[in-house]
Amino acid sequence: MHVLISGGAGFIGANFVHQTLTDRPDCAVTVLDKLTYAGNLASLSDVSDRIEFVQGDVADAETVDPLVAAADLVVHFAAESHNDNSLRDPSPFVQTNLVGTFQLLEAVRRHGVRYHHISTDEVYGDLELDDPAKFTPTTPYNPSSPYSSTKAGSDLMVRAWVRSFGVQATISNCSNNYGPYQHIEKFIPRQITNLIDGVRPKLYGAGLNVRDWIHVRDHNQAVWDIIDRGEIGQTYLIGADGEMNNKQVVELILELMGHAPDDYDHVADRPGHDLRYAIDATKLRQDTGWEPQFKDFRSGLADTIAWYQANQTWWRPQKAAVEARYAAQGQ
Ligand code: NAD
Ligand code: TDX
Repeated sequence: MHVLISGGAGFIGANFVHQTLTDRPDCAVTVLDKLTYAGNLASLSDVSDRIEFVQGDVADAETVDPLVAAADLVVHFAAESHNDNSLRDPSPFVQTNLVGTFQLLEAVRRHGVRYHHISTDEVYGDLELDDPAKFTPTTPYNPSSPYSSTKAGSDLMVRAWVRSFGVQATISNCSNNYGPYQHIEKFIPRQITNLIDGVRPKLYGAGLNVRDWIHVRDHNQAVWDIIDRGEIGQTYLIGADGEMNNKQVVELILELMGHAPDDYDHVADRPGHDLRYAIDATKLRQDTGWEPQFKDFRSGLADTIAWYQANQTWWRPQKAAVEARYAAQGQ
């Protein structure tokens, strides 16, 4: 099988490339990635002789068409992915997340290629902290940020292309991922790399916002299970019952890295900050038999900390610029 992986030099995509080459050695892998600030070829350096890498834009029809024509399956990870950036400048989010998805959908329609669309639980908006409810595949879309609204729009296009044109597609909406190769602008790697640099972690607002953490390898295994056993046209929610508030996560990072539990700063809150995400993954489990393997967040986090300690050359070139951007907005 020839798989075209968009965004394969990013966090989840690079982990997906590694997992695919390990678990499915018969797969031929092509990565299409624009190498924005978030893409890093070093994440693929150990497998560079086993993949075809194409630097290009998913929103460019002429780049996309021949790559899709040569593939049996497209897995679309490429996106502008950071909420805080979308609040500073939404335009690349519209271009990549909406126009990019449109161009891929048109290409898979032309060439009859199977398509899997990677999306987020943020399309459902947020839940109250004391609400026992979780997101399900029938929860109405209600995105809060420019990022999540463009992801929501891209999901709706996929549904429409399935219904109107018979495109062979599935969609997954996953909760917050953690693990190796995550960009240091994101919450967990930002705090780990701050502590390595002797800087106190930065908690937005009171730190009571809840995220439903899942290890990136469990996310990617679910994606393959949906490709193998999911039903065309269906949406699957991916989550591993990992709800924690941000303050609890920071306290655990501090403990694992040998600091006092209150050794962090409160900084300006994110405008429109979603309160809580929580996933009900019953449909995924029942339809595909998927089960998370990384059930112990503490040990998954300890491994992630060890990875950032051991791979400073991977993240250090970005650190000063990332922190300067945050400092400019009081975060
Ligand atoms: P990331 O920002 O780490 O990586 C995105 C990758 O896409 C980068 O390599 C970047 O260079 C590439 N890219 C950006 N614009 C492009 C374009 N126009 N053409 C080609 N390549 C382009 O993101 P991530 O965290 O790995 O997220 C991957 C996908 O998973 C996204 O669709 C995101 O919405 C979704 N998702 C992420 C999470 C999470 O917790 N990180 C959770 C649920 C869903
Ligand atoms: O320094 C910080 N301090 C802090 O308190 C940062 C960077 C974040 N936060 C908070 C904001 C969120 O409540 O931590 C939480 C997680 O923040 P992010 O890592 O920015 O993730 P989030 O906004 O929840 O979105 C993530 O999960 C869903 C991914 O970035 C998205 O791509 C994915 O769709």
